[in-house]
Amino acid sequence: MKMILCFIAALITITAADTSCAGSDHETLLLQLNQDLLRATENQESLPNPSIHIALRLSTRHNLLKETQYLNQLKTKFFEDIERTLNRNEPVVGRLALYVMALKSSCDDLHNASLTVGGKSQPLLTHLKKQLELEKEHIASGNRPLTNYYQYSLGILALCLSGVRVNPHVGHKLIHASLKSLFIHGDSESVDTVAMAGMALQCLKEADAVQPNEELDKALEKIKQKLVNSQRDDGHLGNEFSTGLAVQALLAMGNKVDECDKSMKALWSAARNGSYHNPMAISQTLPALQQRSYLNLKNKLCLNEDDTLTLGPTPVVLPGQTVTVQVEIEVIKADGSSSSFQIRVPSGTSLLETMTLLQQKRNDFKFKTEDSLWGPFLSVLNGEQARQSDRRYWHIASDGKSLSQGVKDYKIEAAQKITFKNTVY
Ligand code: B12
Repeated sequence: MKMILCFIAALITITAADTSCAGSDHETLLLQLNQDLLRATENQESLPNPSIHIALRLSTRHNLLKETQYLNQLKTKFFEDIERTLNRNEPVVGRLALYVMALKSSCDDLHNASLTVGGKSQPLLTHLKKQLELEKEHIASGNRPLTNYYQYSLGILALCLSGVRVNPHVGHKLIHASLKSLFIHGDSESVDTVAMAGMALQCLKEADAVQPNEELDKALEKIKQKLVNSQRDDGHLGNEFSTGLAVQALLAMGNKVDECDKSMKALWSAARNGSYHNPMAISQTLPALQQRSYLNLKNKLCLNEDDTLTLGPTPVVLPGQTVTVQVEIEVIKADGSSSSFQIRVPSGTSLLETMTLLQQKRNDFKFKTEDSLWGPFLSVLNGEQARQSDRRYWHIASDGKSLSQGVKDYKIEAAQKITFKNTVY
């Protein structure tokens, strides 16, 4: 009797500890993020984004009408964009993979979808396989994928989730890259890529697609360790924008990541502080907050779904402070030559707006951006292009510290020096 009572007391303590981890505002935060993502589907200015659709579909609450409308936009506008890229002979494995996963998330008929390239129509999944083969050959000849390992992993994941056999050589190349720690972003390891590779390899493991599987197990073990070791003091795995993917990967690989985990607490706290306003960031984080991962797409049935999600009123943005701050902008070109510019802007101005103002004031400062799923990617500065096809990019830092956001999302809050450096990657 005494033992039973002790057991019950222990159980009560554990339960109490568990509930104390689940913040009382979690439901409200989830609803807000879900609504923000749904609102993003109404933006007609940029290309529809399959990552947004996937997150909406993985969520517990739905607006089925809006989700169907968005899927239709993906099937026209995003689909045409992929076809155009393929017709230009440019690599597109990441976008193709996200598109396949978006269709899968709506239980759409994947096997009858096709793409027309060079006047010839072929199944969508055949194109994805071909793109992965091209990437694999590039790894074999040039030691790196045509795009990057993040996209290579996405490609494998999408094929595997669709139940298509992945060429074992394609899988092996990812296993080797994981074991050799080849996932780099700027000058540090890309936790996002480690996470995506983890989900792709876990999917292959569950499909029994790689034999013998000792190396696969070793790679998965290494990935788990890397994700766990990437934890910062504040709980984030990598940074606030990789933690969602890292948590998804850990969940997919069978780790217990509950609400009491430091990484989950960090995600909730970042959500509370408004860090996730870029729809792409929300789309990678929302599944993790709901303890779901991209691997859940594999057995998605799309039956008896909730249909209660509504938009609610658009949040009002209050006018910012009128205080102005001094910004120095330094541009370091590929040959090492540098130039400097000064501008004052109201605090809270985005870096993109700051650059636009500077461009209006000075005729020796000019820039161009390219659209991406994360928003505008800075591609040209003062006549110098840092193109991905040349494996160069404009790296952005504030007072010497690498920015964790792009030009549109980063806000100038205080006086600082922004450095744009033409960098090889
Ligand atoms: C690979 C990669 C890069 C490569 C891309 C080139 C290549 N072919 O490999 C390089 C090294 C150039 C790069 C640069 C930067 N990156 Co980066 N990148 C990634 C990564 C790992 C994968 C992107 C990808 O291939 N997506 C798949 C395809 C299908 O989507 P896509 O939109 O078509 O992909 C393109 C864009 O994503 C674009 N891109 C890459 N990074 C960034 C960052 C921003 C802000 C934008 C607008 C676009 C962009 O390049 C991709 C390839 O063409 C993501 C991780 C993630 N979670 O998404 C981080 C990620 C997107 N990058 C990030 C950041 C911060 C940057 C930089 C701003 C870093 C810096 N301080 O300079 C710069 C961009 C500066 C600029 N010029 O505008 C953050 C963005 C977070 C945020 N809230 O905005 C992420 C999420 C990493 C992280 N966890 O911090 N990146």
